[in-house]
Amino acid sequence: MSQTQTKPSEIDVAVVGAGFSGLYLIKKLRDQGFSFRVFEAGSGVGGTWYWNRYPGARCDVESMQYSYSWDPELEQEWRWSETFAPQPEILEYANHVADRHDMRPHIEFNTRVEAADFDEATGRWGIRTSTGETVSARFCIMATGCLSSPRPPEIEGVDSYQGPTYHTGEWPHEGVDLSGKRVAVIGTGSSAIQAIPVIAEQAGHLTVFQRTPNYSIPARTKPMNAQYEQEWKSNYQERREIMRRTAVGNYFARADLAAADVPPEERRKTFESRWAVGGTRFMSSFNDLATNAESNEAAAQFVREKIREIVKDPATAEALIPTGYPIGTKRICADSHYFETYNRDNVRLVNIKEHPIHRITPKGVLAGGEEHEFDAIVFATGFDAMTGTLLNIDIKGRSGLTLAEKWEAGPRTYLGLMTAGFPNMFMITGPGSPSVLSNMMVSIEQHVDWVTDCLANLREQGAEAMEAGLPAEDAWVEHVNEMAYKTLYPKAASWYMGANVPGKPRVFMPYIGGCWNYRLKCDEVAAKGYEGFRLEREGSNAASQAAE
Ligand code: N01
Repeated sequence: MSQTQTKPSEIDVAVVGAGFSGLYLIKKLRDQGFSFRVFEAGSGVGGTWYWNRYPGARCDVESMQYSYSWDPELEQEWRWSETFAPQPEILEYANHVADRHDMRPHIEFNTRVEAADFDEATGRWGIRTSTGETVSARFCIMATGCLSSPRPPEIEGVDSYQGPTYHTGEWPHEGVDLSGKRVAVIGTGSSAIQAIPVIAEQAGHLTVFQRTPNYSIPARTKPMNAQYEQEWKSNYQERREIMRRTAVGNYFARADLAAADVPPEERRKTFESRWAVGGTRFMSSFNDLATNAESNEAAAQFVREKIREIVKDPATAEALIPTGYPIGTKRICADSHYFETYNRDNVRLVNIKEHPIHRITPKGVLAGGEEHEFDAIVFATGFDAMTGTLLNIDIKGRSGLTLAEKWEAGPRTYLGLMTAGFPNMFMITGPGSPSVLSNMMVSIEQHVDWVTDCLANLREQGAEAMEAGLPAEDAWVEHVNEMAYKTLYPKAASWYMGANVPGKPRVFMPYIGGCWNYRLKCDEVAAKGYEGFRLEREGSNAASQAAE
């Protein structure tokens, strides 16, 4: 008998995904004594770190800050080799956690959840998987990640290409040998910016097709320094608490000063020192870079000058210079010698705004009237972010309403945790929560803690169901928008806005009000008996509406 057949088909909780959210859910649900099953499309744990194995992949959050806080012994034992960990090491960490806490027996690998149907008569979710099984669960938790649906390149002729193609978000596990090959990379987002310098070293020749230049700050990753590591390990709990109390869930100095209040030469000095330290903290050089157009432009101008200094060929430098959108409003990138890579003899940049890609041909890429021949093409074309993975599952709530229908004009959630009409379905780091604007580890832990505390609370109260109330959801969506439009973020055609997917509604999806404020709000809602949610108690059809 297979392992799947021995598992119960009626459970308390179905969890979709075994990334860092899913793994922590296993720990919490098991400790709380719930019956649950975890379904994972991949053959291993790690989520984004399982799929994104492209060369050069690494985290842009510092290693010492990108780990779980709930295993104090592990945080002392674990050794990161670099200040910004490379992908294989983060995946090793995820695997280590899964083994150390004996989590694998709870996970069904190679099992994609295809549909989730809410049955109003029983108040249970029917979860249909790719193995053909349907599981009945009282609760369903979508731990599906924010960037987990790679976007295929919508370029004519893709299928006609006779060589191998790779998407950075679905990189072959056995690795790819690009040595000596003529390689194309299409796209210049965070993934490409990390991959390009490494591919350039292997490839015989690399051609980068760029549609929109990106702002990138050198990550300046370095080998872990023993003293630095010890400093963290001696102060871990205290520092983690400080991280939770910040807007983005990171531990680093944030300027309490507006660039607008500082003379230009002093501003420049600050930008220089942040550039020298490296990493995305550059965007915290001043406290008004996300809100004041002039301050933002000063930072953007500084980075443009750096690009001109680094890239030797003036025409290439100009092509790499981002303009037309504020710095940071498309996700700021952190690189290791990205701009320097264009000084190599074997690297060529094609600006496809000037030389548009007409189509992919059997031999390569036809752009600007020139056919470029390649032995391999790498698509670094990104993801259908935040909503793509959820909408790829056929989710039906009350009265057969599909999530796709409900979110036709953009995602609508209460606190990014639930969406009205879909009782007992929770999202971890869903749209409307800080998620991708924060250190994901901090946000994942906060959401998993909140959701599992909520489940325990419902059980204690004898509540069968919980659902976001519409008035609270509407108010939250309005608040999320209001906060977004106080910033410069909506000015960019970014994946935050859904702008990278043709036809996707233009809505700023994450919550920009900050991790700490958001946590306080979630805690307050819980303390007020889940204010704004509707609870249904056992034996009663009457929904108690906790003060909407
Ligand atoms: O994807 P992207 P990504 N023809 O959407 C271009 C996280 N991440 O995988 O900007 C030509 O940013 C597209 O051009 P444009 C991080 O949050 C984190 O790089 O739409 N080009 C763009 O240049 C990040 O933001 C880490 O004009 C096409 C690129 O492809 C997020 O994941 C590392 C095209 C896509 O960039 C996504 O990053 C990696 C087409 N048809 C990723 N379609 C770290 O922790 C798209 N493009 C460091």
